[in-house]
Amino acid sequence: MVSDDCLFCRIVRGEIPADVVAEGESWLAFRDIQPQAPVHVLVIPRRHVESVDSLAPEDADLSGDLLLAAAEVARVEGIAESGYRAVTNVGERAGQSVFHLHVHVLGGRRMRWPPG
Ligand code: DGP
Repeated sequence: MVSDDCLFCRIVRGEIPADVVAEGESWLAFRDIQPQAPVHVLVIPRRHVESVDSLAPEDADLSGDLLLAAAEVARVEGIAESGYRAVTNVGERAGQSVFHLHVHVLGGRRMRWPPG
């Protein structure tokens, strides 16, 4: 399922341009428009899913695809060795602003923990 007015669904459909770095059958990876690190890529499912909280048991394969995709992106972007963060915000209070599930892949600099 895709959503007509969802920003990331529109990127999946090619209606809004994006700097795609990798893609798979079930997912797409493109550069974040407001990068928070030298490498900042978003991995999204092609199908509309609002967040991790909306995943169903039958989405287990898709969930795995997204984490494997994050690791592939890190390798392609050259940050697998130096380390990276793969994070997904769930809900507005956690910082989610686009309600189409996405995994941020961030690297190329030292990451602080815990986040604010
Ligand atoms: P979050 O705050 O976790 O929902 O992350 C949403 C991210 O999406 C945020 O880092 C900025 C990024 N973003 C918002 N609009 C666009 C867009 O039109 N294109 C791209 N490439 N990224 C976008």
